[in-house]
Amino acid sequence: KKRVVSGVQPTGSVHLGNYLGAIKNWIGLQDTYDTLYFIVDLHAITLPYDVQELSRATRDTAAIYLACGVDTSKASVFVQSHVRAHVELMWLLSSATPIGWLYRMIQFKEKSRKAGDENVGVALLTYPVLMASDILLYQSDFVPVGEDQKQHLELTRELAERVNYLYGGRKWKKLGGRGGAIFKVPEPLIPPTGARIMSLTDGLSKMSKSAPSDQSRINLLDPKDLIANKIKRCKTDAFPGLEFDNPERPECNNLLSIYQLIAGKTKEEVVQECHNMNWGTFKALLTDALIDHLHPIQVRYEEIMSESGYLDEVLAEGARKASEVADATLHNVYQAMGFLKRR
Ligand code: AQP
Repeated sequence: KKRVVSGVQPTGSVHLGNYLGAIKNWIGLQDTYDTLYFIVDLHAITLPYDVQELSRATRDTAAIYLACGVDTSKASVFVQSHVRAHVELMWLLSSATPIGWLYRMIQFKEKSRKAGDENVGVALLTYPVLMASDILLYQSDFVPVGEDQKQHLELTRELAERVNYLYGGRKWKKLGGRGGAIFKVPEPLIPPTGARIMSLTDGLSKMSKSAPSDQSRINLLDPKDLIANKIKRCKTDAFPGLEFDNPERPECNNLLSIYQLIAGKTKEEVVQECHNMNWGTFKALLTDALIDHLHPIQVRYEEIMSESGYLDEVLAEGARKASEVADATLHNVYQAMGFLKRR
């Protein structure tokens, strides 16, 4: 089976963007691929974070994966920091990463410009090397990526090729290794829906955990009344009727897209159903669809959290399975890079 890896950062509550853009697509992949879904807690400390909250958010995110339908009989679910090889490989990869490659990353430029040099940790720059390590450790074939992560995946691919060139092949064989490529070069997997969910208060920025206003997002665990309230207050416009793809109506496009994905309908069906609606009627429809869809996820989440020891058991087992693969890759990299073998 081909292998797929993906993860979400435990930096806040998991929202509809994370769900429709990532987690929901994972469910369809777990039958076809060997899947590893992790909670990327090491990435969550890249920017200033709440120490009191990290472990709670990590368990919450894991429980949400399971509640959304990630099946542990098919996928490995684990916490990134529980598999030590991630950090270890990152150091080895760092030595092969030209610093210019990292300065060119758009996310680094944007986030560091906002915060200013003195407030930016080195981790913001080296973040893509840890991401490369997350992927290359598992000899992954495919990585589901949204638009914002494409550049980081490209860097992962270049880094894999560079390490294969610098340390792989005959050189590695001479050191007693198996020779050939050290890393598989992963391909992007463009999600079937390609969803990019935008903020409820501004149709031009993406729905995000770090946006200061909670009104801008629907969190998967929001209670019914809060969902209803957020949809009631979300930004709309004064055009007649409802339509997709009008650049002057980003909010309208976003809300229709959310409805389409949540209700599991085609675009044409949504156009048919909604083009003559006013905002009041559509908002009621969207609210009901969201509540109906999220309710069973919330019930399962509560069940998972109330079953003592279950989640930690799943995460321990996931980390054990992941470590087997990760350690084998790490061993090869040490050997190919010429380190003295441990006895
Ligand atoms: N608005 C979105 N629409 C579609 N997909 C989204 N993702 C995030 N936001 C949207 C996808 O969710 C996965 C996990 O994201 P992440 O936790 O690694 O961090 P992120 O992409 O930076 O997401 P956030 O929620 O917006 O966090 P902050 O506010 O910390 O930046 C990824 O697959 C991502 O594409």
